[in-house]
Amino acid sequence: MGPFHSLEILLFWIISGTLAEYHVTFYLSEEKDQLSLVGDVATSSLIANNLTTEEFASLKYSFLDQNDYQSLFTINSDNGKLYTSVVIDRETECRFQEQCSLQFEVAAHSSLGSRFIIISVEVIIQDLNDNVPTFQTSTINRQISEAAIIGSPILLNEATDFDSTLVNRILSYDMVATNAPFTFSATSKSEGGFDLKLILNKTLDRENVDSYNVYIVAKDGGAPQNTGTLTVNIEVTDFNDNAPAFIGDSYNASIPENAMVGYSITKVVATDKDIGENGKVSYKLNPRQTHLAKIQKLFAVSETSGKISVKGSLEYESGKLFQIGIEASDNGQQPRTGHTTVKVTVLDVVNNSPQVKVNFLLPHNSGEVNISEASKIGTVIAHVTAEDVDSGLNGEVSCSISRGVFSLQEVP
Ligand SMILES: [Ca+2]
Ligand SMILES: [Ca+2]
Ligand SMILES: [Ca+2]
Ligand SMILES: [Ca+2]
Repeated sequence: MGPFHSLEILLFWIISGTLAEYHVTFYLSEEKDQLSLVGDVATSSLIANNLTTEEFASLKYSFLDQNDYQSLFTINSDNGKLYTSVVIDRETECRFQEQCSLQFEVAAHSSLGSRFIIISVEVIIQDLNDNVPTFQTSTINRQISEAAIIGSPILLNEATDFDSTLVNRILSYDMVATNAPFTFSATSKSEGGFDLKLILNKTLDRENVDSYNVYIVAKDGGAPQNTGTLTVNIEVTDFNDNAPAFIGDSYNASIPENAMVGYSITKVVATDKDIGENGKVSYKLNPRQTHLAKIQKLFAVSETSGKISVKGSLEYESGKLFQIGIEASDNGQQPRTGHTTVKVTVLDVVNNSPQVKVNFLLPHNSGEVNISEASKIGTVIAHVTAEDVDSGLNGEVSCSISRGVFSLQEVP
C-alpha cells in the first residue's frame, strides 16, 4: 500500500467522522480559574473499550476544528485532559440564554496504524449568581400633576440581570415601605421580564407636599440573593386650584379732596398658593361694580403692585365715601379671581367762603333800590341766601347785617 492509498483512507475517516461515535458531556461552573480541569476526554468517552491497550496509549488528542472554543479550552495531546485556558464568563458566552452548551469535536488518532476517532464534546457552563439586578440609571425623575386622578400610573423601566438561568435572573420587584401615595405593580410579561408601574392611590395636593421619593428593589433568585435599587423622585406639578386671596376683606382709607392725580391712597395685597403662572397675581378694578364708570374716572389700581391711586380730580367729591371694588386674578390658563373693597372717604380740607346772594323784592337798578321814607318798620326789602360748598363745620353758615336800620330775619 503506497502513501496515496493511506491518504484516501484518512480522508474517508474524516468525512465519516462528522457523525461521531463517541460523545461526552462535562459540567463546568463559570468563573473557574485558568487551567482548571474540565474533564478527561480519553477516559470519559470510553474509547478504550474498542482499542487495544497499545492503541489507546498511543492516541494523540487535538481539536478537530479551528473553532471559537479553542480560545476557551486547551487539551493535553497525550492524555486527552481538557482544561480551561481562560476564566470563562457564562454571560459572555451565552448572554440571555437559559442553557449554555458549548459543543466541539476532539480528534484522537493513533500513530500505530490508522486509528482516527472523533469524540463529540459538550461543555455545559453552569451559572453563578455573579450579576446584580441593575437599573439603567439608579435614580429617575418622574412628574405627576396634583390634579391626577386616583389610579393614574407612573411607568418605570425594569432592571437587567445578565444571569439568565431561572434562579439567578430577576424574579421579583418590591417597593420599600413608604408614606408616598402610590401602590406598586410588577406584572410578568409573556415574553419575559416585568411591566413596572406606580399607581396613585390618594389625591395629591402640591401646596401640601410637592415631592415624594419611592424606592423599588429588584431581586434575583440566587443564594445569596442579589438586589438592585431604583430611586424614583416624583415631582408633583402644580394645578391652578387656588384663587388669589386678599390679605384683608376690605380696606379703609381717607384722602383730602385736593389730592393730586397720582396720590397714593393705599395698597392691596393678594396671595396665591399656586406657583409659576398659576400663582402670579395681577390687580384691576372689579369690572362688576356699581358706579364703575365714575370709579374708573377717579381711581386707578396698579396691575402689578396693587397700589390704589387718584386718577381724576376730587374737587367736587368732598365728604363722599367711595367703595372701590378690586379684583385680583392669577395668570393660569383658566385664571381664578379674588375680590376686595377699598372704602375711600374724601375729606373736606379746602374751606370755601359762603356765597351771598341778594334777591330784591322791589324794583332795583344795579344792586340799588329806592324805598319810601314812609315805609313801615318790617317791610321786606330783599331775600338773602348764603351758601357754602364745604361739608361739615366748613359748610355751616351764619348770616348777620352790619347797619342798624335794617335787620335780617331767618326764613324758616
Ligand atoms: Ca452568572
Ligand atoms: Ca443575578
Ligand atoms: Ca392660582
Ligand atoms: Ca396648585
